[in-house]
Amino acid sequence: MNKSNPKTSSDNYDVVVVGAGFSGMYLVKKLRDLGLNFVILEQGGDVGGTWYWNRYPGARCDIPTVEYSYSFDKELEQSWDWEELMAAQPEILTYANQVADNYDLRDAMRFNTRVASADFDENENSWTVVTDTGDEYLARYFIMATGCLSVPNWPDIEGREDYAGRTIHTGLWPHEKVDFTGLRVGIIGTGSSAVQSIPEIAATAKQLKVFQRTPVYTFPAGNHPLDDDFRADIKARYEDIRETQRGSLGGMAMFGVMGRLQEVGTEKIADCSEEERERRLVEEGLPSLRRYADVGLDLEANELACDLYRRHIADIIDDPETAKALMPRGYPMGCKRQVVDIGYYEAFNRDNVSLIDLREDPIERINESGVCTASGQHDVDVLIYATGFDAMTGAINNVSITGRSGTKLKDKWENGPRSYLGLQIAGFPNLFTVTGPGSPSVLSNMLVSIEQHCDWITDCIHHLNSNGLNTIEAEQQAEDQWVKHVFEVADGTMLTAPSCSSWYLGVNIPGKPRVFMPYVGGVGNYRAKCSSVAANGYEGFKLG
Ligand code: NA7
Repeated sequence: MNKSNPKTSSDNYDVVVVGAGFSGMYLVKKLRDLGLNFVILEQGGDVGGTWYWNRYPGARCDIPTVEYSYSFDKELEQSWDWEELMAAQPEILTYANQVADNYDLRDAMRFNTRVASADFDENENSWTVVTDTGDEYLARYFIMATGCLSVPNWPDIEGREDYAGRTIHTGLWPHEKVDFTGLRVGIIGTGSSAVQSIPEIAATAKQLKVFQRTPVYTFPAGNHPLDDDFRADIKARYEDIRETQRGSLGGMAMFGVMGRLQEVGTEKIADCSEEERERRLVEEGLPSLRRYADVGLDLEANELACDLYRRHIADIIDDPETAKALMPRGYPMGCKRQVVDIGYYEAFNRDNVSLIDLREDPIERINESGVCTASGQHDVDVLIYATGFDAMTGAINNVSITGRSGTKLKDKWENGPRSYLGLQIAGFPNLFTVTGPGSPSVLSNMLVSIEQHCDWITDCIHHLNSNGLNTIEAEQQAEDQWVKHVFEVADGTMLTAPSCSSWYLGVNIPGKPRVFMPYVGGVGNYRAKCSSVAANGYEGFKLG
């Protein structure tokens, strides 16, 4: 096997990659297979990306992990025994480490290395990538494999720095176990990270106060341990499963609750009687609400489903005030990324858990001892920020990227990200983004989309090298048309409803333009488009 050897700074590489998550890891394998000289720069201390950083209690995959795994390694598919349907973070990180060991991936990686800037040299057709310690890496191709949810969002709440207790962000969780025994804990946020961690923290903390701004629609994860029969069945038909994933809407072959959510039927909720809706909810559980044909398309139908959802909360939460506060209102189900949980609502029936509804009782400031809301002071020993990420563009914009004619990417993206297929950006030759904005990315099984992008990008580099070419750049017109198409397919869905504020739209970050970023047209359609673009001589790209 051809191995790359990271060299000293100012060396010339064929490719510089940023990020050693699942994308960067697979790129090592692919770039080595091409015999290229490359280096992976990673700000973390090891491989794993999301799973390296998000070590909070309860962190786990929200889709079945038999599907959220590499397909390129057939031996690993057969030898790896996933313990649960939706594996917990430690198991996924162990899996990532196993892959890194099997392929000696770390040989190609430089950890604890943060990239500060990247500049395209039009004379040399090369990128100069500079780290925050001033090391320089020159390369023909520059790949941002920086993940979609990798820049934690610290909310700008007055007095945040004054707090004297322990502060932790779920997306930057310490490596050693955090023991909450006997402690008063506060958690800000009720998105996926909070929903996963609240039941776990509640089990050991003396007291847990949940500061909720927007109640969440969450469905039971349906997680369970896997037995040998289940695993043997999957292993026997992995080929088919992968094939189905690649042609599907969300990159999944339909296991577990998320798969069932995708199974939209033909029946409309608006056409069903009250009794029929209730009956289906009892028999099929909450996923029945998303399976009606009209719930994803019609706001009135959606509201019927939301109403049933709220009644379901009233049934499971003991305290009526808490139940009322937990009921999502004013935005449609399906506008945000679907959260799945294990015992989230049940946690609010514990004596040591209380909910502070920030819509009624807003945070006034954070002070030395805790959080001060309109109704009074909440002293806590640990304050957890489960406040999400600067999604999709955060990590790319964190690097000062300069393309042709001194154009800054941040300026080009001032009114929202623009790219051709989420792979390349006009004016920025030889820069590729893995699962970039404008691709299915976060609306899909990330592993399926990551493999597809890494295959496409490395095939492209191989094509250029084989044909004596050394630049590729998205054409402005192709980019404009693709951006238009991305908006068109999202239009009319719950994802872009006027009442929706999600990180897909960037509205969780103050000042970020409200622009829908991922591609909703489906993994299968998108894959076919990328393949045909390549087959037609990289249609929409200028090769030079
Ligand atoms: P999310 O889904 O962005 O959730 C962040 C939560 O933090 C959400 O409830 C926010 O409320 C809340 N938040 C953010 N800023 C504030 C302030 N200033 N005050 C109060 N509450 C605030 O991030 P997660 O980490 O949970 O999940 C991200 C993805 O990771 C998830 O979709 C999975 O794919 C894995 P808001 O809704 O904005 O009112």
